[in-house]
Amino acid sequence: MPEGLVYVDGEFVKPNEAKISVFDHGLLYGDGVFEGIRFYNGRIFKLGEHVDRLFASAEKIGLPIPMTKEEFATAVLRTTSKSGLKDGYLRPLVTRGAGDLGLDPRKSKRSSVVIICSTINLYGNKHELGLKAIVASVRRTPPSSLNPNIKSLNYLNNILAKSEANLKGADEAIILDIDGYVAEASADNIFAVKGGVVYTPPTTTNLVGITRGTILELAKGHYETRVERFRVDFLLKADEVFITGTGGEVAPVVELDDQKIGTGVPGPITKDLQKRYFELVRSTGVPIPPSGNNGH
Ligand code: PXG
Repeated sequence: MPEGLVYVDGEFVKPNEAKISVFDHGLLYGDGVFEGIRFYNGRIFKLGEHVDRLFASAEKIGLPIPMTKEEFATAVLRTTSKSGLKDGYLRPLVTRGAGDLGLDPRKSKRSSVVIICSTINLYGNKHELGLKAIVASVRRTPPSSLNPNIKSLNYLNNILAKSEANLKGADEAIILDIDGYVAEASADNIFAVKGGVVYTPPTTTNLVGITRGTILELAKGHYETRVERFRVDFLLKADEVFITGTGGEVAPVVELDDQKIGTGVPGPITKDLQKRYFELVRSTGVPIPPSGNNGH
């Protein structure tokens, strides 16, 4: 069982005791939204931005959250505090809640709020060595079918891409949009470096990643940045490629479809941004209150 603590509709429970109904429409239909947040050194990184994005996702699917943003942030802080963990991963989710069968959301009378506080390890030592990626054969669901900024509980498109990477012995999948431009990785945004310029696609077909925003900020004043569309051939000719996400942090991509990117090892600009990202996440964020002092 994973370590940590789970908040379920106002109760704090151990991970192996945390339960939701099999009639929850989050399970039955993927009707719900989530966030992935990290905390480092006793501080929750970008907590406010994640809570804002969770509420924005919920609003886009007409999902009521029975708490204010402030109450939600407090619940996240309390769960983390009570878990005793100083470094880890938070997975808040809001589901449509239990309701009769049938996908009509009105069948669920009350949303469920779950906040998992645990740990996550996505790429092991690959942050130093670099990842191998493939270009997935499945395309990203187009924005006309599903707004990519709804961080919903329905990740099958991304899971199919990730499974294809697994089958081919790669670590990650790069997903193209419906027009063949590079969109993102399975749960990360993507960057390319060429001639000292840092490129990333616009967020029309992918998630407005909080890590992506942080990297664009960190690059400012150090490197020229360009937000523009590009295709796979641009990645193959790039000097460096890396992906960014709360879970994956900043991870170099050194191989794509069995071809080396640049020199085949993590490049200097990726390493510089990675270093400054790790310094930032370890020194900023909302402090987790001491557990005796949080009203519980
Ligand atoms: N694209 C997609 C499709 C994502 O799901 C990102 C980009 C990066 O966004 P952030 O804001 O994290 O920089 C994501 C993020 C998990 C997990 O539990 C998933 C994400 C983040 C953290 C953990 O697998 N997705």
